[in-house]
Amino acid sequence: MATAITGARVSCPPVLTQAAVRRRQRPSASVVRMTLVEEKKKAYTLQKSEEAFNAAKELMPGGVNSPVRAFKSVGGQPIVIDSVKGSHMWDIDGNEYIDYVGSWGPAIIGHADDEVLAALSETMKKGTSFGAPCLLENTLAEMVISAVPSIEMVRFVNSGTEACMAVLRLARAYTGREKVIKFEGCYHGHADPFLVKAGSGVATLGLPDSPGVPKAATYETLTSPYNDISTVESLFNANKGEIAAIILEPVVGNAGFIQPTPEFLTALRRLTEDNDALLIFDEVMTGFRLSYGGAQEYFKITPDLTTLGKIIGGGLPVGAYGGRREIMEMVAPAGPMYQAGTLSGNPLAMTAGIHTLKRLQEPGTYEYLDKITGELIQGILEAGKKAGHAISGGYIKGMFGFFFMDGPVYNFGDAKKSDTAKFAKFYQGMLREGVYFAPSQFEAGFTSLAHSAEDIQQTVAAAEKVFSTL
Ligand code: HOZ
Repeated sequence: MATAITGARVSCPPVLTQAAVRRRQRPSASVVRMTLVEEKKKAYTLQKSEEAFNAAKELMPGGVNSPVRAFKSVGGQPIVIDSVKGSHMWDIDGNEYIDYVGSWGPAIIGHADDEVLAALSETMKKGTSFGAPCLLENTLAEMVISAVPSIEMVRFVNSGTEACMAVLRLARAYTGREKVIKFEGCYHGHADPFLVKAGSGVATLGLPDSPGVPKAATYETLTSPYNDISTVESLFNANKGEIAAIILEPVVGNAGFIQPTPEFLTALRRLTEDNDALLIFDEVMTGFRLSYGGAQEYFKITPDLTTLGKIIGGGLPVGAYGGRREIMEMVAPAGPMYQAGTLSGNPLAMTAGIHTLKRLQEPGTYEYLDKITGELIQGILEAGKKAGHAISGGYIKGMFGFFFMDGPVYNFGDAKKSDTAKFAKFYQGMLREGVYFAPSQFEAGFTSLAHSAEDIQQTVAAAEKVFSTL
């Protein structure tokens, strides 16, 4: 190709190898970096996601199979995911994101882990579901029982909702009482008795307690603000001998990230014992995340019953409930309390769970989660404050959250004071910078063993940039 070259260079052309010519024709490394950055920015489009989501809205209510995913509280366009690996995900427009949702918790060792995938392919060769006992159930049950202090026997189900629904029936069956105390902003799945002042999507969408739930189903559900011991005491006093159980998230993840005060869990343990009621920890989010033995190991408070989900299925649908042997032996067919499930204990979910837990047993796991999550939340809070925003937040191991308000946040009433409009703007800015948080102020964030120091640095740098625009 003819190139217009002028001056002395024409009279004295250097002799160049073809490779050198190609190198010379290339722009410098810094120009390449700039160009790529510019192209990436220019190329950021959600056109395919938009088309897919518009089609989905005609096919599924709100275009989704779980409400928070619809981005209603943060506005804009939900991204439609094509693939995930490690700490990253890619949408169908080809945009890449650092992911802090982790499929809402299960992806604690990183998405699509090679060992988990390999184990799944092996298991799959033998079939996907037996509807009959298999050895893998024993293996995962033994792992769960030896890890979680309160669990002497376990029943696997298919989701956290199912686990909470069954554990409530069990608590009622065991105590012969019907009333249950739950906390405002805590979410225990979408079964009727729990849809009272619930967190997660209910809080995100600001829905009143759901239509379709019969009054009778929630009549026995009593509520208290989280971290409020005196209200719980009053409920026990006003309902003497009638309360079957207290159920709670030992660290709230469904109203944003809210920690219990040091005395709260101890007081609940004492009050339940004094009143012959059961203490139930819903560890669907915190199980195997705050420590290998969950929140109960972390806080050294042993409940009577525990629900699990998410991590113990390694990314496949799973749930579990367990507790003291004498209580669990109420469950059919050992006892009379009925609960069943076609796909419960299926070999695929068991396999993914086993291999995920094996990885979590390796030394240094929770120290690593603690380190990176600490750096992340500290970086975000510092960046926000430096840019003049009211912001507060916290973390425990691989779980974190932040609110656009001065803390501390003790309960859902406090959390609701967060500037959700600002959160929505921050959210959209971070998305454009390639960072995917949960699309709601009222959901916790999750890190994984696959998140690198570079991921954290990039996220904090993105936050600094976005905070300066709010
Ligand atoms: N309700 C879950 C989060 N707290 C899952 C939300 C979803 O999958 O969209």
